[in-house]
Amino acid sequence: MKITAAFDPVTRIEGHLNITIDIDTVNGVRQVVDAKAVGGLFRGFEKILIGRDPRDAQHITERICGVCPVAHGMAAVKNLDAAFEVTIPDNALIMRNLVNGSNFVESHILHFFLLSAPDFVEGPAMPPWQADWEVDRRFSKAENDLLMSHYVQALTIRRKADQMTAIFGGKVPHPPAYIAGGFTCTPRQERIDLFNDFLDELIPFIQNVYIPDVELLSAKYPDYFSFGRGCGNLMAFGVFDLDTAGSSRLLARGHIENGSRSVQALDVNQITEHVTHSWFQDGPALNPASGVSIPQNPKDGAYSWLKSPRYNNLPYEVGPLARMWVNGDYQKGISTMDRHLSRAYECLKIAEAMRTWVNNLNPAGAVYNQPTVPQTATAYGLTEAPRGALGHWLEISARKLSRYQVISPTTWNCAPRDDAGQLGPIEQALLGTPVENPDKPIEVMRIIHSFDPCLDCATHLIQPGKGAKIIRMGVC
Ligand code: NFE
Repeated sequence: MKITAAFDPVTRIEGHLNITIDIDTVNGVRQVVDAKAVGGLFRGFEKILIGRDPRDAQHITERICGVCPVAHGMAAVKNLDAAFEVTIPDNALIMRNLVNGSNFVESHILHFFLLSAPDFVEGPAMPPWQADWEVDRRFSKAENDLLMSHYVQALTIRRKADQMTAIFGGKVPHPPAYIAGGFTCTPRQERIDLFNDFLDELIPFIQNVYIPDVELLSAKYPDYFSFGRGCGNLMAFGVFDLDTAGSSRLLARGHIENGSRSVQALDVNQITEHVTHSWFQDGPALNPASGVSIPQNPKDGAYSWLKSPRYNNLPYEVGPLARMWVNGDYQKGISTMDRHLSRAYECLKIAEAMRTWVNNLNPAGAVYNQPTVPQTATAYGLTEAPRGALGHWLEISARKLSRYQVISPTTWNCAPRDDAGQLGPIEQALLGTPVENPDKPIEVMRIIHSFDPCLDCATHLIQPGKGAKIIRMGVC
């Protein structure tokens, strides 16, 4: 018998995501036979920006999300630097990377220990933990106790990573130091020393706790190397520029199709957003440089506030696995567990790179080149957020913003069906997943969490699932 179930909302993510699945028995195996990812929130940041001074963009777009405000600040200033045709000083390049890198490290630690591990680790029998979700537990008591102690330790470590973000960024969340033409903070020696002190604690935690814990998880749950593959297409915009011309990066730009190990160059013009199944006014799939966001709800056939971004008309997964794959650092496979492993290895790669960068700062050097706001311009800024490829596109008319479009990582990963009916990456990742207990489809939750969705970033009203069994899973 076919069962329809909804995780509504999916807990332990940011924002409001509803995943509705159909479970049926095929060839004697109970499994997911259909999936819909529903972004249940309209935000309208693009509309807020119209008519504003372009230099407001980084401050406003950082407010899209409290988890990855830094990446939005970065995308906005790269966009504005391009529009204003200004080159930033080396110090600004480094401080932008240090603030962004600290946020990546914080976000990855948050994601594994606080958002994903509770899908596998047995928590204490007290709220907000949910004892009746004790399904498919494979750790010994000693391993479980150790992982729980790391959960608690991660709370402190993540705060320290946030403090690092604030050293040069000014504050967390929404660091105000990002500005077109450079950065507002100066790299005083005591800031450099303090940043190094935090790295002395963070790097050993990633090496000795985070990575071993993820490797232990992957050894205990090897079946998750074959669950949750998804569309098999991976894309990265690249991040952590190593020179002010943007010609080299710590993590490269590129894309691959269907699990290929041969990385292709990225052509930004191949990006379009489909809206057939989204609560936006119908029209042809548009590149964000000419994109529009006119909400329309209700709308026949639509089921999400997310548009459906496509590259060359194909769905693409973005995130740490895509970055590490495109950069040649991790090409073992595409699955739930590969996402966790590549995220942990990337965390160490970034933390170690930050050690070099911070020591390259010049306390006496410039941090800012003053730009002029042009009468008209079009530009884009591509970077990476912890959850994947992030792009901002703008148009300036009469020195004001006349168009602003954002495509966030979660919009790629949680996209609904497109004009051709192709499912989005998470929707595809759930198809065929065996479900042992349809009342507690933990397998589905584990796959969703491996993508680390953030709907606040992706949507731009929560509607309870209709006719579906609503499933809620604890540690909210
Ligand atoms: Ni709100 Fe974000 C990241 C961005 S996800 S967390 O990382 O952009 O869409």
